[in-house]
Amino acid sequence: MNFTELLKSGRVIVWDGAMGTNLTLKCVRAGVFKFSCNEELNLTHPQIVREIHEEFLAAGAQVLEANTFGANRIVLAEHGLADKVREINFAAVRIAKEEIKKIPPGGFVAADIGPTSRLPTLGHISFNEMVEAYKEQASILIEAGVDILQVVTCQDILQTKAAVIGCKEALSEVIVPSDHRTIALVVTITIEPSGTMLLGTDIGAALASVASLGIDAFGLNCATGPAEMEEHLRYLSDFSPIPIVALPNAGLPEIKDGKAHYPLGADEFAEWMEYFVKELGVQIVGGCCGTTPEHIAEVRKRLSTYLPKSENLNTYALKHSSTSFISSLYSAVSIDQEPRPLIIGERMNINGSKEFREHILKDDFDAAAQMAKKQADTGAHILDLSIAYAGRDEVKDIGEISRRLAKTSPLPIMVDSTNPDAISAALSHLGGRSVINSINLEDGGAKAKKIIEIAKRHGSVLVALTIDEEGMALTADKKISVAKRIVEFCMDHGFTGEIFIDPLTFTLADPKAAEFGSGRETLEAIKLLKQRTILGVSNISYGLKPDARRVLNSVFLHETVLAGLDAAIVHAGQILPLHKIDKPTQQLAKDLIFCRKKGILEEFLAYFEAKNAKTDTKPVKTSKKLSKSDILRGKILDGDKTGLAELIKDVLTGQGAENILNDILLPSMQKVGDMFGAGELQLPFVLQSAEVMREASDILSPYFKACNIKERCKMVLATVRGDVHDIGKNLVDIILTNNGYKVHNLGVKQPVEAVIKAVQETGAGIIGLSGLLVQSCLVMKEDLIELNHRQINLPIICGGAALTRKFVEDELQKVYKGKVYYAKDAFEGLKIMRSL
Ligand code: B1M
Repeated sequence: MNFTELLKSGRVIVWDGAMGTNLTLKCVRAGVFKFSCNEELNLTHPQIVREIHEEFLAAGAQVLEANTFGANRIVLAEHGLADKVREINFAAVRIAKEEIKKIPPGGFVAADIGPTSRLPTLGHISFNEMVEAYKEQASILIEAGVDILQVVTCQDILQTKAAVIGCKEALSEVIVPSDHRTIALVVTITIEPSGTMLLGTDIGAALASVASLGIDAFGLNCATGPAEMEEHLRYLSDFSPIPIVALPNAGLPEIKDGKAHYPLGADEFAEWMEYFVKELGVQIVGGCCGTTPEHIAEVRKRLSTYLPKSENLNTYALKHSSTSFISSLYSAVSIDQEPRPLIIGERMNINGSKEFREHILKDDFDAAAQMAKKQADTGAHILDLSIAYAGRDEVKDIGEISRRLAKTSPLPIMVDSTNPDAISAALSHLGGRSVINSINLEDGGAKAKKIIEIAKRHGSVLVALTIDEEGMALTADKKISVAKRIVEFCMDHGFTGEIFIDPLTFTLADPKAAEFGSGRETLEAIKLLKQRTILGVSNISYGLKPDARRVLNSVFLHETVLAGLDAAIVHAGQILPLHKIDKPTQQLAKDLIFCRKKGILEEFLAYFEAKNAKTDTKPVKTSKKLSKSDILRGKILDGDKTGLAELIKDVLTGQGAENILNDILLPSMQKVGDMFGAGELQLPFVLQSAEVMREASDILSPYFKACNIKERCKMVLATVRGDVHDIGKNLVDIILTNNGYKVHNLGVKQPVEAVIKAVQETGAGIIGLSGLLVQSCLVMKEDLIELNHRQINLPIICGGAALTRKFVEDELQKVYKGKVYYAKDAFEGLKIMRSL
């Protein structure tokens, strides 16, 4: 069985332990002090390297890692050994292979490929230079006969990509030795004790970025011990489509007598590894810094009895999530949003945004890149980047802006260009997983072919426009047939990633398009297309006056969502929530979109001329007729903060703060949520309502009834991992704080590790977890399992819209040794605190 077959069989595979820390020990003992880097020892003191392999083999390791961690041109050049890249790598593999041959068949040699000392995202080195150096090293390793190329200790996700791409290019170019073994590509990243990679990449972003490149296994090594890895491995257990690897240190290193000391003994280390295998489905286990043959022997002892049992095989394939993710440097976003659509911000378009254009034309790329953050704040999920401008160098410009966006954008980027060189230039800076917008068949596919190769190289998602040699498809039928052709074209060229089809729409300001029913045809195509769909929604109104545009865009967006659109390129400022457009105006826009009458375009234009920009508020009711409470309700629904403090003070004269919260604010937010769920309100408006709600809670805060209690009790409060909803959690904070409790509010998207750390630092006696997404209920369960595992059994209060009393009292309580309470609202939270 070759290594890839073994991996596919699902059996647990035991790797060896640390090379670096053991080399240091052995060199000190042998009095070997004169060497410039560990890898040089392959040539100067091969016996020391060999001894380490021998000891790990004797301990039961099935895979030996050759001493090649820093043996690439970049690192070796720093030690004056650039001319020895080949020699050093060959020697390392030879030693490991000679040793592995000593055990019965079934052992393998992996070659470590380390991160170098440069971080390409920070501009220390260019992406292409890194790819070349990794390709060179990988080519030599393949020639030398390794079974596994193992990209390890990755600190920067762009460096990880460079290494994987370098290895893949080597694999496709170098002739595999005569025994035809299939060489596996394994990647392990390093998550710091802070919970992210060095530059802030979380586990979800790393997985999205790397798994799409086509590797055989993915996981973690180094920086921390197993305890700190648990949460990230749990994420992989839920989301990784490929086998999981865990190679922790022997605990978090401590300094003892001036030396690094790894506190975890073999027993405790192996206990964790057994837990990872059995509970999280980890398939590859072994050790990193501080792990010795004793650690590996204990791991093998515990897991060897486990190996042959087929019922215990890793079930990663069964768990494989169907959701696809893209990512920024920092975090991942699902391309399948629920409720739909995925919103693509369109403000970084040089031809569509004056602000962006002005920055670029002044060569102020820093200011242009800052626009990414602003758009993220308006509810976009990803950002479109389009920078081709007559008279400017697109390749240079896109490189400049992407270099900055790679660091400043919290959201993934959609590279909007049809120029293969520009797309490559952008992707060589963006560490996360991006979308390429777009390919088409205008020239029969010559350009598409080049872009598909780039998408394959970088693991990108593709957008395909329904354009062929005859031009843009007009009818639904033609759009569907071009889509079918283009998808087949992608598959024929080996593209296996996700594709969005853009069925395109003409502007209805063009009388011919309006008469033809271009909007209707696009909607029909969206309904019938089998692939994911995407659309630049505001193209429908191009050329109309701003008020007419806003109405037409908003109604069209609503219709596209009803038709099943998965992703919309929109500018929040150019759409209105549907409830703000009166029914006759909505009807007129629909008539135009569906081309329901002759002369409908003229009627639409005349209507807006006459109406003269009076469409952005409901005309029926005036605020004079409404009670103050109703006005307050309207403020939440409309996301309108003006005069909020005055209004709340007025409402307070008639009722208490608690009533205002429970009878006005919360039901209004509920309504916002219902409208959002029904597709009547788009995400940017939910965000505006949330802002009003947040401000209203702050204004009300001093008015909540407070009672003095003598002894303060401390709570660590957090919204759980992956969830950004914090209004309810902050209300809990306000109510508890007003009642004398000390609340350590950690914020949103908090990993359980942060909660554990805060509990340890503050000595809090109670934990509060909030989460509104259905997924958050599952995260809470995982958090409780982990708290249990870490011997924390404090009382926990859980709350949030998707939780139910039954879920908390049955499901959550079942997995936790301490007591778990459900709080329907903040006041029930207070009641529970008092009872505790
Ligand atoms: Co989103 N969101 N949202 N959202 N959002 C919901 C939760 C949703 C139900 C809307 C819907 O579809 N109808 C839906 C979840 C569906 C699901 O999981 N199946 C949803 C979704 C899908 C999403 C996104 C995925 C949308 C997208 O991007 N496509 C995205 C998720 C991003 C993420 O988390 N990774 C998203 C984003 C957002 C905004 C950023 C726009 C914004 C949040 C802004 C913010 O919080 N800073 C937002 C909002 C505002 C909502 C709704 C409309 C309102 C939530 C709210 O603030 N309610 C919400 C719909 C709804 O809940 N009906 C919705 C008011 C608040 C006071 O109530 O937080 O429930 P709540 O707190 C209550 C109790 O639950 C309890 O006390 C409070 C009352 O006193 N409580 C506790 C809460 N925590 C407690 C802790 C306790 C005790 C009590 O002790 C520790």
